[in-house]
Amino acid sequence: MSQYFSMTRADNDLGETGARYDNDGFVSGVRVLSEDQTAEHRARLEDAEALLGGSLHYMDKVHTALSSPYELATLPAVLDVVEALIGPNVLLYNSTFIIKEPGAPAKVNWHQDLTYWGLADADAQVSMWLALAPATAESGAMMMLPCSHLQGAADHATDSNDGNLLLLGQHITNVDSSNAVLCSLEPGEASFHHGWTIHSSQPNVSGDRRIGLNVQYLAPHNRMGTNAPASAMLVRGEDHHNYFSPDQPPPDTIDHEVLARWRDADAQMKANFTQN
Ligand SMILES: O=C(O)CCC(=O)C(=O)O
Repeated sequence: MSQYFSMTRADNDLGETGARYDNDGFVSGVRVLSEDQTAEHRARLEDAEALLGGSLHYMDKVHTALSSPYELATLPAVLDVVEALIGPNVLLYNSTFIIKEPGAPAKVNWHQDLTYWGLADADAQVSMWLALAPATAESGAMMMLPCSHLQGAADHATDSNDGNLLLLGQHITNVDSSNAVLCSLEPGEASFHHGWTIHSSQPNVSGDRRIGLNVQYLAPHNRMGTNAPASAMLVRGEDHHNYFSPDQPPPDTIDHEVLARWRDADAQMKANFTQN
């Protein structure tokens, strides 16, 4: 762990969460929203899908266009945990709905996020996954390999064509998953994982959609390890580095201009995720 990381950890009162995260590479089952509030956000997502004419699965930077994911990604209860994990200054980098429809073959093979994010500092980042529908063994909740974040990068192959949702079909070829932990989440609960933590998920064989909002946060001293353009939004504390161009919060109404800007932002993120 970087010196910065452990210094900030000692100072906050979410120390137990931080200690578990340091040790295991993830924490799960953190309630950040009531079930009623979660149902309201699910309805807002499904209204947006109806308005925009299809699933919003895997569209990047969704918080720059739609108010519901922006509100979810900036919930004080979420940012308190993020602050405990990466320090007092927090950039909101990306947000994506990851939706598995009932009965679809979609799954996520064992992988590590940092192998395709292109970031310079492995510890100055964290991912949140917030359940808007039950995430269970049947619906394809994420599974994590405890302590795998301490081993650095594993070898990944690409081009698996077995329903793997990852853009390049990346997967770790040789995984001992005997101690994998299933991160079941009730609606309104979240998990937080480190970018080196090895994780995966199985297809949804339940009768409901499995809906997660996946959000990436960075400390502002992190930066792209490449020259790729990148943007982010300061959501807590201060940014004295300005390595990322500023993303704007979503406007009150969505129009063609907003949609065009969102499409460009989505394309840029996907380019960054596939070139690194
Ligand atoms: O939603 C899933 O099943 C996988 C999500 C994932 O790989 C991630 O959050 O990094």
